[in-house]
Amino acid sequence: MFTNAIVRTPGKSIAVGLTESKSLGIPNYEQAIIQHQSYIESLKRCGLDVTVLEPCEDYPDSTFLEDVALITPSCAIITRPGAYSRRDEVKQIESVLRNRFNNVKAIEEPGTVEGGDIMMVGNHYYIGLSNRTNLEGAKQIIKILNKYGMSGSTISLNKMLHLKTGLSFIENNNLIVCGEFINDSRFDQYNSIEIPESESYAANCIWVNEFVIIPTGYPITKEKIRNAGYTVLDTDVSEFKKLDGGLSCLSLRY
Ligand code: CIR
Repeated sequence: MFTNAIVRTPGKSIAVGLTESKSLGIPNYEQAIIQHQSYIESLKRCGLDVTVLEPCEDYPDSTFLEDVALITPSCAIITRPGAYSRRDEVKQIESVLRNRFNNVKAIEEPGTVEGGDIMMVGNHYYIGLSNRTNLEGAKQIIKILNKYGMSGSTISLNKMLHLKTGLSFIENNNLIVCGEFINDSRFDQYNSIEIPESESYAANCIWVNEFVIIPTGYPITKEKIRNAGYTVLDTDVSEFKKLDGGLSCLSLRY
């Protein structure tokens, strides 16, 4: 059960954020603001109290707040993004976390971690080893988790930007899987809900208190999740897709 979320309003500099999806075009700032507002409304509909942080123009990708921290029931961890242009985004979240949580830890050099690579399954955290998250960073996360009675394990990725680009745990032992994670024996213990490549963007979705929020425009995914017994909300995040940003990365939920 989550009660809170933190989001950061996109800045005008979102137009120059990192992307491997240039063919989708440049994000439109005004549209991004509208979509961000409706994303907030969706979180509120799921019962969350949402804290909205000011835009940070110096960091075009800073609206993808999930990447700069991991919040667990026992501690918060400030990450160290692997993307160099994002590394100092963490300075903008530190005081926010210290004001809210007693146990705030941080990943240190040479470790790198982005929150999009961390998937929570109860007390266990899967950590993707990607171009953004390295083994040293994952080891630091696991050490901190162990200290607070939780566990972690690593999952190497081949193609995806982040672990949660192709995997989302939606509770009740249900795991959304796509692309390289389909038929992956490392996840045999879960009920897999397979998302076709044509809807791969929707594999990044979020469970929030019995609701599952998915991006607008992915009917196969919507149907599959609905058939698994969830109430599905959809919200249009197409401007954020232009920067490879999924639904999860727009918030920290706890
Ligand atoms: C980046 O490349 O870092 C951003 N443009 C997108 C980050 C997306 N984060 C996420 O899915 N957790």
